[in-house]
Amino acid sequence: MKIKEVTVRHMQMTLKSPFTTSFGTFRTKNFLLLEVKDESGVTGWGESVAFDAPWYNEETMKTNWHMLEDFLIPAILDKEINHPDEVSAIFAPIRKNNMAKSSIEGAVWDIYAQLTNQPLAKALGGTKDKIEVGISIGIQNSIEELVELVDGYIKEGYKRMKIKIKPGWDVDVIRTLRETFPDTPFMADANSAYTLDAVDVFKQLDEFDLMMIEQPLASDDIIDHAKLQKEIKTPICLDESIHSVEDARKAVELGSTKIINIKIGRVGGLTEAKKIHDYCLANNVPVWCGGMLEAGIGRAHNIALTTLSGFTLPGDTAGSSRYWEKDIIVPEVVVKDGYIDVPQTAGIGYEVDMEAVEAFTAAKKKFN
Ligand code: OSB
Ligand code: MG
Repeated sequence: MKIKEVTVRHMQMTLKSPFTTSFGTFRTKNFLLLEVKDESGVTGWGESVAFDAPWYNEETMKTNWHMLEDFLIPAILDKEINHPDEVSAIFAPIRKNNMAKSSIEGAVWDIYAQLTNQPLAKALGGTKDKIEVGISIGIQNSIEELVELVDGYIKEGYKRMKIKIKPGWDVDVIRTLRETFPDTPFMADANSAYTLDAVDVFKQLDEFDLMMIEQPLASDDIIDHAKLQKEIKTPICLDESIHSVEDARKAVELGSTKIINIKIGRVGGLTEAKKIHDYCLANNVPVWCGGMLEAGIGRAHNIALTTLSGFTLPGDTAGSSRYWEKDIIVPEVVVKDGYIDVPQTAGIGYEVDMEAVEAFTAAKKKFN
C-alpha cells in the first residue's frame, strides 16, 4: 500500500461524568482523530490518546499535531508499505512521541486488515471472539458515592473494579470496598502518586487481596518499584513506566513488575504492543489492555489487541456508554455480562459515524 492522504481532526467530546485521577480531572476530551487513505481509496482510522495537558505523559494533543504535521505524515506519505510492522521502522529515527506515532500506525493496521479482508483482531494474530472487561473508577467525593458506583458496575457485569487511589484516598477506601463486596475482584491504580516513603500504605493494602496495584511510584521509575515489590505481597503492575518491549524486559528482569498494562498509544503502536505481549507471554507475565478514555476508534483498536492470547486479565475497555452520550462508531461498544463481542468484519469492525465525527470536530486539516 501507499498512503496518499491523511486528515487530522481536533475532536472535542464531553464525558458523561468527570473522571478524576491522582493527577487531575477530565471533563471534556480533546484529542486527534486520523483518517488515512491509501492509493486504492481504502480508509483507515486512528485515534491519538494524548490528552490536552501533559499530566499522564509528556505528550499533548498539540505536540501530536506538530509531530504529525512536521515529521510523521511527511515520513509516511507515498512510501511503499508491505506490512504495518514497517511503520515503526519508518518512524524509528524520530525519538519518543509514541502517542503521535501510534495514531497513524493504527490507521495503517486498519487499512492492512481491510486490504487482506480480515478483522483487525485476526490481522494481529488474535484468537478470542469475545473479551473480558473490567472498569476503571475515578476518585469520588465520598466513599458512599464510590460504593454506590461499584455496586452499579457489579450489576452491569464488569469483571473487575479498578479503583483510583491517591494519598488520603487509599486504605480506608479499599477497606470499605472489601468489607462491602467480599468477593469482587478489585485492583488499585495510583498513577504515580506515592514515593517509597509510603511503603506502610502498601503494606496495609496487602490485607485486602487486591489483584494488583498499578503504577504506585514515579512514572519514570523502575528501581524503586523493584524495592517496593520486595516489601509487599500484592503484585505491582506498571503502566506509565513502560514505553517499549525493552522497558518491559528490564522491568521484569529487575522484579519491578509482575503484570503489565499495555496501552497501544503509550508504547508507540500495535506492532510494539504485540512485541510486549509476545515477550510477556514467553516469560509468564500476565498482561491486560489499559484505557485512555478513548472514543470509538481507539476503543476498537483496544478490543482487537485484547484478542491476543496473553491478555489473560480483564482490561479497562468498558462500553461506549460508560463515557459518552454518543460515540463516533456504529454500533457502539456494548458490554454484556462483562464481555465485549469482537467484531468479525474486515478492519476495525465498526462503521464510523461521519455525522457524529463532524459534529465533534473543532478543527481539521488535510495532508496529501
Ligand atoms: O492510568 O489507566 C490509567 C484514564 C486516564 C489516564 C490514565 C488512566 C486512565 C484510566 C481510565 O484508568 C481507563 C479507561 O476507562 O479508559
Ligand atoms: Mg494506569
